[in-house]
Amino acid sequence: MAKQANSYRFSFGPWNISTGADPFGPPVRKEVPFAKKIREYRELGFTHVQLHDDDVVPADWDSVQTSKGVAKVKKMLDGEGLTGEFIAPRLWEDPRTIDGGYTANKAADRTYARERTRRAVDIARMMDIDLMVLWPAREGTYIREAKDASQAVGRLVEAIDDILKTDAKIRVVGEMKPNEPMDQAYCPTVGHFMGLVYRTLDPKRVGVLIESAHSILAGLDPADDMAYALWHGKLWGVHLNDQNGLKYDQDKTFGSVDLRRAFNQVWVLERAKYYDIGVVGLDIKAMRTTKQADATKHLANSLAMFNHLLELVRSVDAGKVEELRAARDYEGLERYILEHILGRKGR
Ligand code: XUL
Ligand code: MN
Repeated sequence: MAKQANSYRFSFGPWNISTGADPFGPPVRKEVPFAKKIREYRELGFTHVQLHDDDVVPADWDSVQTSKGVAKVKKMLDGEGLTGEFIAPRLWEDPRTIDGGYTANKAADRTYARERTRRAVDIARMMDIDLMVLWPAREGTYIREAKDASQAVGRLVEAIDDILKTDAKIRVVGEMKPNEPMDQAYCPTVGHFMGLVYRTLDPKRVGVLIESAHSILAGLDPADDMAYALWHGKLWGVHLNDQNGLKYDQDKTFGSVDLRRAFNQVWVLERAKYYDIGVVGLDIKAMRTTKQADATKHLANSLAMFNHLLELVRSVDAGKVEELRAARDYEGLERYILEHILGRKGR
């Protein structure tokens, strides 16, 4: 279906409709079956689905089972008029990824990670998806002495090259997060990853996905991180959400902590005409207190906040902003933006 000019497309992952389990307590909501989740997308205003490899088919299925299973999921998405946005290999749950995937010390574990990734590329191909997300969850350590950090960086590049060689069309985006589950990730930020992009076999096919909370956890501003990647022509995905300070990765509703920070992310995306580049992905966790009947409210809320903020961004008086910039009246600009966000136009 053709996209209307200037209109954004939205996605989330099936894991965003969750049971509410956390490291300290068990599920508090029933697991919603995948087919039911898929039926919710359109109703909520989403057209794209983010997928891990094992959201599509279990990781231990053989190639015959895998092809059949993938075809079934593809049919399910087609039936709902949905498109897969990306496939991400889930390299953090299998016992063989306990010490990391591509950077594990044990050769057999690294082989497992590379083979599983190639299988994820096959799944993407079968689903007509040309984007692979790498969130290198365990590519780091708990202690500095455990691995050779320089060697680990090289291994990350080799793993990306392996993907590029597996499929001539696949594009790879790194989704960087500075910590959690590891003490420190070897490639903690968008900037770090960008340094690797240009060392891969085919830099034209390697970019980034920026998650708001991940930038905030690195002490960076997500809008500036996005602008940095946009300048490189490499922002091919976003995970909008919010984060209240430096703690565990919270995946809060977009704009719920800092509306102005969210406004600036929408502003940067809009200025770059991101609607022609990629899909606006959300990666939002429902609060554990959320009742079963409200299990998708956080997604509806985040989408609503994006659309409200888009309206605000589009109604900014660009002439006024330019005038205030030229006069170096940033106090005046601050007042204008705050009043604008508060909806106090012309008062
Ligand atoms: C982890 C995270 C992941 C990725 C996909 O913090 O954001 O869900 O988005 O693997
Ligand atoms: Mn994410």
